[in-house]
Amino acid sequence: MGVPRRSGVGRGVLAIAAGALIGLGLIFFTHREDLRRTDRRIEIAVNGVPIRLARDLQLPTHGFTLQIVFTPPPDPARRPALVVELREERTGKTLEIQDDLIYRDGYATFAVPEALGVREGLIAVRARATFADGTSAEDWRRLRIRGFFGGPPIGARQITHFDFGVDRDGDGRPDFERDLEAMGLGEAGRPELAHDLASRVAERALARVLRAYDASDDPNRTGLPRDPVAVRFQLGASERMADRPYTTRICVGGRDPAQPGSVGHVRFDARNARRSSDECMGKQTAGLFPAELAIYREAALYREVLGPFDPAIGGVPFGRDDAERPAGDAAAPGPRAEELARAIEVVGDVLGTLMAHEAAHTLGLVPPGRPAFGLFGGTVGEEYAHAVGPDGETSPAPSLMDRGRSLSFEALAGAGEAGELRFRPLEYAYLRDRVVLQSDARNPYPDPPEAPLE
Ligand SMILES: [Ca+2]
Ligand SMILES: [Zn+2]
Repeated sequence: MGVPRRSGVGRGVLAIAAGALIGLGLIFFTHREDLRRTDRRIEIAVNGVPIRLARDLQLPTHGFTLQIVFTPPPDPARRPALVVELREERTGKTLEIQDDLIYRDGYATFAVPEALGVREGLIAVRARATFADGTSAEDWRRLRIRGFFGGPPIGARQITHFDFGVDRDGDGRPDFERDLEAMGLGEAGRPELAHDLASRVAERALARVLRAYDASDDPNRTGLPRDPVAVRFQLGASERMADRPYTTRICVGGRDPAQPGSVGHVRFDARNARRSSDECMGKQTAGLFPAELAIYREAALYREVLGPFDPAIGGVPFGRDDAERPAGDAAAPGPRAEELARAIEVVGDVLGTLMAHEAAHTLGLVPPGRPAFGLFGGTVGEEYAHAVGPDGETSPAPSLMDRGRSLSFEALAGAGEAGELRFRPLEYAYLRDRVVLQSDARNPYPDPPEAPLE
């Protein structure tokens, strides 16, 4: 998630806050002795998730992460001595963590390994920091540890196959190539152009999916340089028989006549109960419908990038001029090669963002309701299984699992104010099997609706 730009109102509030802080500074100045004891706080956090959102989380016996957050951030040269203690409430067994904490800017973090031997039940976590001047700060909280009923939802073997070859109309060509031609990326009489462009857009889109599931900024604060989700995303079908029971196929191409204007929908799969599913034809049409990107024709970015090509808004399809060659022909790029490259990038990124979103639905995001049953997914209507805040409102900063229709073409392209859309840390924690969802008859939230999700 990017950092939203501050609004004018926000700046005003900040100015007032700064004024208040200066006032407080003056008061503290006169009570310097008290200040030493009261101004340093530590707080125990879980999975890099804001404490308010992590309150009712249930955690697995290993794999989750603990953070000790310092306010204010300590001087890296004079780090406090920090002891974190885990005590099983049932047995009184105590585990102490001292040497394995990884320090980052303003916090220390620890990924709980299987070898630590945490067991199901309640554990009390206590953290104590002792600073160089002899003062100390403490925090404690209680965590509920549960096992994954039937195994973790993602595990290690899941595969998602984005099938760009689907031919719903049976004309012998992938529907996706026709979709590209409809937006002017290809000329109807020269199928080799759309064929070439299709593979380039697919590669670009896949790269975008991989960025979503291999976050560069450590959303759950593992302290590791990389923390990719253990799902393999591929453009080809699984060839090994052993992989097929773990492969979900999501079709990309064509449209769903039952839901005109939908750029994509698949079935929401709570806790990824179906490792292998077909989000394509069958009983209900599902997948990604790139032809419907036409709904964004009024968007400024769409007009800028596809305006030169899309005949519906006055463009000339790529390839109408015989001199225009397949995009890969570096030796003879032909006219409009740069415009074409930009169109491939933007369409690929938009499609990739939608693919990341739909794939997440097939993996079980966003579980409706509050923890421990859900992860702040919406519970009714179009908000079902989409990101809402703990107060039931859609989160103010756009994120990858926002209701699709609430996202602009610019946001989908990663060109909006929030930058490239991301999973929220809590959603990432689910994808990394770091939270346990309770599944029993007491679940107060409704079952998935019959119709596929947007
Ligand atoms: Ca699934
Ligand atoms: Zn959705």
